[in-house]
Amino acid sequence: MLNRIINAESILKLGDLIAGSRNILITCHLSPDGDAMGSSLGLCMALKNIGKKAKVVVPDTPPKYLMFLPGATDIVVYSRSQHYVERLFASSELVFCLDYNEPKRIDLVADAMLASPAKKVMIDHHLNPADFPDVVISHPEESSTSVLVYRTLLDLGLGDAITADVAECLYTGMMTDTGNFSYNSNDPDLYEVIADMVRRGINKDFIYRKVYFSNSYNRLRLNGYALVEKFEVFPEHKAALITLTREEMNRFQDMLFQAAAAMKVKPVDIKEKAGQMMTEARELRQTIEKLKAREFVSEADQFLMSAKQVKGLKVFSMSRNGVSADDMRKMGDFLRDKDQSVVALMASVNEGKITFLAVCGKEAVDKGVKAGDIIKTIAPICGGKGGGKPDSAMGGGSDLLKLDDALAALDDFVNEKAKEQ
Ligand SMILES: [Mn+2]
Repeated sequence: MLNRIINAESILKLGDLIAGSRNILITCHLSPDGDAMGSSLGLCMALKNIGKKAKVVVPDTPPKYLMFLPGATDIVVYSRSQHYVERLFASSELVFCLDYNEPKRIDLVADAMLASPAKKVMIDHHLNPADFPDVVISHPEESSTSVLVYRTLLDLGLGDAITADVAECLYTGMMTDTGNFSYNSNDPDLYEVIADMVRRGINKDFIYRKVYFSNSYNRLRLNGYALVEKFEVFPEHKAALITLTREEMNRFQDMLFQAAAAMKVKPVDIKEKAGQMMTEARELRQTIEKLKAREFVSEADQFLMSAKQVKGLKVFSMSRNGVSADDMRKMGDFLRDKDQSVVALMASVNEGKITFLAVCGKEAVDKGVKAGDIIKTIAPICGGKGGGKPDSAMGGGSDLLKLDDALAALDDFVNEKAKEQ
């Protein structure tokens, strides 16, 4: 039989709190380890087994090697679901603080936890417990919080709620906080607890393999590299040292980890981050398009204002460097739609080649001034050719020295072709 170590008054008070609560939250510390995760998940499942609604909240993403624990995928991670966690705290009646002794150990979750109207219960084995909780079960002489949770459940008369899944979680915490029972592990009670857990159906060899023999390919390679290349021994100080730079650590991460590092997020958050980045990029592109369009319109207005009046038509020509044919066409269409009397000749120079675009508004075409004819006349001045429809035509050329002459020839062309009506 186990010795009872938890004071009876605490157990009585805790029993009443559990009986009077339906929604229960369980919290554990930042960067949760085997004991934090094991004690939290074990207690959570035991409470569910007696008909409570219980959830585990952790400040940040738990490590991958502990995700085999029953219930691990139901854990709510504050850094990913801030508002949800805040709502959970607001609507809970009882909050457990497991494996930590003061609020700052749960980092950003502390504010929501302390603000919660719920009663608080601390079960922990660290020194100097804070005094905010309504019930404090603090036993620094115990090797793990998980074994304390096991004792608490038994003392509460909830032994039946310790199913094999619950025991698996609690055993994991007991094992990891003692280095597989290699330190802090001379209490004979520990082995009675283990015997009981094995009877309840845990497979302790399986748990050992999951925790200590689960390595990623890259983690093993990093270990090998650290031992072979970076292991320094200082015999005079009876000391050895391994140092790894971030670059070296990243070298053995797979592509996903490298991508996550580049995005400054954890690998598990990479999908969400990528989605955000895509949305951001799309919004930026839309903004750029809008700004471009606005600049376009004001430029087009300036052209129209500076156009010469030739036989009742608004005639102008211009040249630019590096404007794409597509953008020229857009500008041409815009001008033609804006003013039916427009006759415009545009040239863009790209890598020594000239692209011409001529557009003529409906009025100009009716007067016999056709874009196709403009290009057929103008492009050859620059040693090129081209053609097209009466309202829009394109051409090319290569003699840059003649470009000014070519553009200037537009006025004469219009003068000659336009019929007065
Ligand atoms: Mn612990």
